[in-house]
Amino acid sequence: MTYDDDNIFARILRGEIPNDTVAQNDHALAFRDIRPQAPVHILVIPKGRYVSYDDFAANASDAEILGFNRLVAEVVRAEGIGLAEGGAGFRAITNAGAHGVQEVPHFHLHLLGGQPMGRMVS
Ligand code: IU
Repeated sequence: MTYDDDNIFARILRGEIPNDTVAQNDHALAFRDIRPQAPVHILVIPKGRYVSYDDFAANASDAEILGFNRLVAEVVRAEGIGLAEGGAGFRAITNAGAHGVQEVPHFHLHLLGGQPMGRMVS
């Protein structure tokens, strides 16, 4: 699994392309998806070079994994969609590779909410 340093999210992380940042910490960045599929559609990405969720899960440090997950929690809370704060909930998904129909080869978690998201399987 080779990481492409020219992928669009790598360029966003280097500040070469603007983004609608929601929050960030030392290890992760959260920004609004440019083609939102729901009233809340935020992408959370690690600042490290990880192609996919399995790459991140296998190879990121404990600090990176904790930082990423804490940013997810912060964003969910700030958007008012988290169950812990009485929100109505959300969907978190990540696409990996060809069968996952992953467009950008830098691991990202989609956070979708603000409306009922529908069943994923019937
Ligand atoms: P995917 O999981 O790789 O299929 O999704 C990539 C997402 O990145 C998709 O929802 C795009 O709308 C989004 N995106 C973006 O927010 N900014 C960009 O410059 C590009 C894609 I290219």
